[in-house]
Amino acid sequence: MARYDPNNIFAKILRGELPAHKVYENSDTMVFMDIMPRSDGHMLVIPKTPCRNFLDASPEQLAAVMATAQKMSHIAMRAFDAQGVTVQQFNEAAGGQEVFHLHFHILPRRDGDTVRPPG
Ligand code: D5M
Repeated sequence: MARYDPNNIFAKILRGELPAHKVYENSDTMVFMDIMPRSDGHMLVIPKTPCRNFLDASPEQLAAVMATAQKMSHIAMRAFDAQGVTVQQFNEAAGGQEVFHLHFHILPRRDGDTVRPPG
């Protein structure tokens, strides 16, 4: 597996070098709106520390990101009047990953809707 690239887009967002529509932050994680939303309220949860994806994440990074993902899923249900939430995550190019800093997609869902495929 390739090494973590500190110049990936999400690392630049974390350093404040690129803008993002930030919706939540704590000491370990940040949440911002996906620039290419596949459902209303599509958010991304990332760790603040370097991590390429699920495959090299530490237990501490996973615990922090999953706790924030659960919190944001509850908030998304209320804020976007959703009936459900899809939590999605991709690893390496072959697994559909395009940005190589660990992130979980939070996709608020409504009865009968369809989520557009990534890309
Ligand atoms: O997909 C990466 C996801 O990151 C994809 O849904 C678009 C989103 N993206 C890319 N650039 C930005 C910026 N600058 N802000 C917010 N969202 C962004 P994946 O296949 O999971 O790696």
